Amino acid sequence: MQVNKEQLLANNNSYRQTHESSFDFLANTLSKQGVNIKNTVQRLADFQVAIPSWALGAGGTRFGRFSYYGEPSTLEQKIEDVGIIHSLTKTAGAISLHIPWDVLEDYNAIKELAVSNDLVFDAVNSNTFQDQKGAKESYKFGSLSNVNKAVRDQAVGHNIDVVEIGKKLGSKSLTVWLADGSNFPGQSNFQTALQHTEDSLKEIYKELPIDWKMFIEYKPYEPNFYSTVIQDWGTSFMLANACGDKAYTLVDLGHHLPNTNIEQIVSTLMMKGKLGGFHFNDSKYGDDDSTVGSVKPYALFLIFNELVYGMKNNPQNPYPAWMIDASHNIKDPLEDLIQSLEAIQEAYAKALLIDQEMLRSAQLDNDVVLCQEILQNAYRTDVRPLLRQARLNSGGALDPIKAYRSMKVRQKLIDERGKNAVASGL
Ligand SMILES: [Mn+2]
Repeated sequence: MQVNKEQLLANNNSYRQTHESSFDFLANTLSKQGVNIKNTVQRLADFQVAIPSWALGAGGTRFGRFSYYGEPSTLEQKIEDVGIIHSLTKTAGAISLHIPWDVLEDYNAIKELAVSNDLVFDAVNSNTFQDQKGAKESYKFGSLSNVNKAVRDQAVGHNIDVVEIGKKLGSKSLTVWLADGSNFPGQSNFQTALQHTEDSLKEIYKELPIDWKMFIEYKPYEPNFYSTVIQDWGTSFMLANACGDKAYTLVDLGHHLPNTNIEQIVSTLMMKGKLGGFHFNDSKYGDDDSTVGSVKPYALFLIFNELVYGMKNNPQNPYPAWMIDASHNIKDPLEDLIQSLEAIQEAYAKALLIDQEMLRSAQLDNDVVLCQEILQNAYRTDVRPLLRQARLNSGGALDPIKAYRSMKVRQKLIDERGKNAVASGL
């Protein structure tokens, strides 16, 4: 299904007056503080985040999985779901595929469907963390780092196949996340595992088209619980440097130990021109896959402060590839993704409001109190009218969640797909 434009317009009209008065008030207040409203709203409208094809179904834990019905069971249906989110939010103009969870047969039909939903194909993701049916070698003891060369070769070959698929779709980047590591002390030789990983990544890198990027994701634990080969940003950075200019580090918000200063990692990587990709989610304990901004919205704002600073001051860093990386256990994924997109836009808008010149001068004066005031004044501003205006200008919904519910999107999907459709993914 696609969102009915007339219904969307009717929905917007019922909130339009309320929106206009709150927007005028905020625009007036911020203009007096020297904020260029038109420019800020345009930057929000331009900010697009990719949705991964695996986030559209019910996730699960090792204890169970609870369906919420009408899940997309084919790639076509997943593209339609992202199209629905994009129609409402105008912020999700890209989809990120995962091979082999996404099965591609008719490339032209898939590309046409994406175009008709106003979507492009973002990074393609390989999978060497589970065995595929009929595969010759097993990844039980690792993939790119495996002690057995035949397994490493299979994993390298798979990544190259994924690049080939991406080329046909118009993707421009490959994301590599490895589950490789060890569960027990002594199980693995750290140096050999790292060397194998570097050599394997270089093999993949050699096959990367000239205009492509390779993103190397890191994670400190899980599914291996004693060690992970690419455990942190430093290891990823080292490997990216070893591969070459087209290789970058990818930061996933959930892939850090508690209390890690992620904003400082972002800042360091951008200074070195190596922040290539970014995965949004939120967490309380580890890689919880919670809705972006649901637990630590202030941390997200501080991260965006560094991203905004880096995008302005670090021309050596490419524009990062943004993606939401989450798995949904108890919410309707489409509603959750809409909430995540709203949180991302909100943090971005607040970061845009920070008076960078005033902050710099307060830093030079070592005026610690003023530095904090500047950040928190921006953070405490209710920027939602700016987000609504950006969506309105782009033809989206003033209130995407309300529109989604009043249009009964989930019920229509259940009617179309049946109750028991199951999506592939996490
Ligand atoms: Mn990720």
